[in-house]
Amino acid sequence: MKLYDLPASPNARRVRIFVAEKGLDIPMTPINMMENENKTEGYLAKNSLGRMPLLELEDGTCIAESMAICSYLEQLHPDPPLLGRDALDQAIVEMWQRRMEFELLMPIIAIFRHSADMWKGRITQVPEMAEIETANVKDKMIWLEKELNGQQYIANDEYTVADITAQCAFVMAKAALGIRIGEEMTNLSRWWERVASRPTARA
Ligand SMILES: N[C@@H](CCC(=O)N[C@@H](CS)C(=O)NCC(=O)O)C(=O)O
Repeated sequence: MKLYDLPASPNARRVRIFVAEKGLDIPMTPINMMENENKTEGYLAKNSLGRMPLLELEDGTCIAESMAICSYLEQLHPDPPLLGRDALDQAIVEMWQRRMEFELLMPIIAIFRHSADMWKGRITQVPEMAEIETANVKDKMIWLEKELNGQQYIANDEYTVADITAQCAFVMAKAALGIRIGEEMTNLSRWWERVASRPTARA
């Protein structure tokens, strides 16, 4: 097994954290996007969208999409469970994972893509998109602050992939966009301290 990685990418980071939480040792190959290594014929043959992360199996099968990779690894290595323990728990974790992905991670990535110099010439940047999504993300942080009232973790009382996705979204929001969890957001701040202090947080 081999994981094609993009070190600064939030999607690649969530798979790296997932792998670290499972205690797995999967060799990683960093892909240099600025050198267009993800647009080479060889890489496009593995993932025609040219994106990372990507898991390549021994027989050459390639699995793209962070959550597909996580689901595959969860099946092979169920402990500790990061996608839920039973049918109901799995549905709740998926619900929150999708919310964190669609309501936070994707808008945060969109802000970056529509405002960062490194994306100039790679996509058509629309500055208004960055403005609209910044307002959306700030609204969603207020929403999440309320949802976390009395909760240790996002989906239930255990650390799951929903936390991993949210954590990676906030790493990017802070590092690339200067969007921080304000001290007045006490529930979100406590959650952040909890997840950021895990040994796997820097994976
Ligand atoms: N939905 C995919 C998104 C993967 C993705 O967009 N990866 C970005 C980095 S966060 C990438 O490889 N971008 C390179 C490009 O678009 O050229 C997933 O969950 O893995």
